[in-house]
Amino acid sequence: MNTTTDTQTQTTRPSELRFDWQDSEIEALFTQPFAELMFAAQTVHRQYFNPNEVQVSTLLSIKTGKCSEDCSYCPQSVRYDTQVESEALLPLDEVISAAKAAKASGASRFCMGAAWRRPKDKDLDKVIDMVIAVKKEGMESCLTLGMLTEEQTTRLKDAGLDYYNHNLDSSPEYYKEIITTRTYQDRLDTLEHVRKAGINVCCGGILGMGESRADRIGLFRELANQNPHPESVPINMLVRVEGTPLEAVDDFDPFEFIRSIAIARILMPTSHVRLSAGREEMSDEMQALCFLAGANSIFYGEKLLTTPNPAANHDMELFRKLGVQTV
Ligand code: SAM
Ligand code: DTB
Ligand code: SF4
Repeated sequence: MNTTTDTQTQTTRPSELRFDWQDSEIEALFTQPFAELMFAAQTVHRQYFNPNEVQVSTLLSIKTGKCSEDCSYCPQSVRYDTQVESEALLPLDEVISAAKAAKASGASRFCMGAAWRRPKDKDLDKVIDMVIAVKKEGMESCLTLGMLTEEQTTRLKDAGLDYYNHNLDSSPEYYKEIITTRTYQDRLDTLEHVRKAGINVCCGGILGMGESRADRIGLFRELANQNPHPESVPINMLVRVEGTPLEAVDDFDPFEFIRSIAIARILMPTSHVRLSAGREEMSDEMQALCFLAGANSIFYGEKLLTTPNPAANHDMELFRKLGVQTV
């Protein structure tokens, strides 16, 4: 562990940020007894964050379905026969109403997602108006639109965009089993453009897609060896949607998920770790363990992009029981 405790003075020095994590070190974290891992994660978490605060973001799908990509987990791919109703890019007024509602229910960030491989410049003009409108409502803005060019990231930065979400999804090896229409390197290139433009990076992955622990280690190595670390790290548990190639993948072990959250916290001590998709299938107790493991952000509101999320009042009740404040 890279947390150093001076037993004589009982002071703990903040863990240093590292960008050179080796698979064997991450594996050693995974195989620690649960109590040791949780203690290490909590120790790191308390060095940088108030453990009683959770950031809340609300999602809105601004363009739904008919996506050309073949991401095996995704209900919005045109290649799979799912129940998703496609919808063209939403008009600005609908986005503004949704942002106002999200703010009124307590969200501090509004994330807009589009089922695109990459945005066309004429679509980006409209999305930029949405970013400006969300900022006007006094919320942080986040977008996830697929791949971006350097020029597009500069335009988004100029519009005031706070965060861009672009996930690595899995290890470089397992990624190839999940998506064939764009490469891991394509994703790294977009992330580099986002970073260079000065937009905060939101980058994470999905667990429970049938990957091995070695693949989870590979994902965390790729995430944690980005310098700087992504400011926000969404950890999604696969939402198995009927009609997608991953509809019948086995249940994911809750303890492996909680361990993964703890490891994300230890590897990226100053990042917000978001307990993202999949909360509908998690008990309150499992979510509480995820918060204890260092998760400090959630997607909040009854829908993710196309699939259900716990009701806002249920989340607020859970936070009340845990003495957690939302920020
Ligand atoms: N189309 C853009 C892209 O893929 O870059 C942006 C939207 S896409 C839906 C955003 C992310 O949602 C994906 O990268 C993936 O990590 C996550 N996601 C999509 N479907 C999911 C599912 N069924 N379960 C968990 N996460 C999912
Ligand atoms: C992320 O990592 N998870 C969110 C957000 N970024 C865009 C999306 C989850 C999508 C779950 C499936 C759906 O609702 O369509
Ligand atoms: Fe398209 Fe994004 Fe879904 Fe992949 S994850 S199919 S790119 S909407």
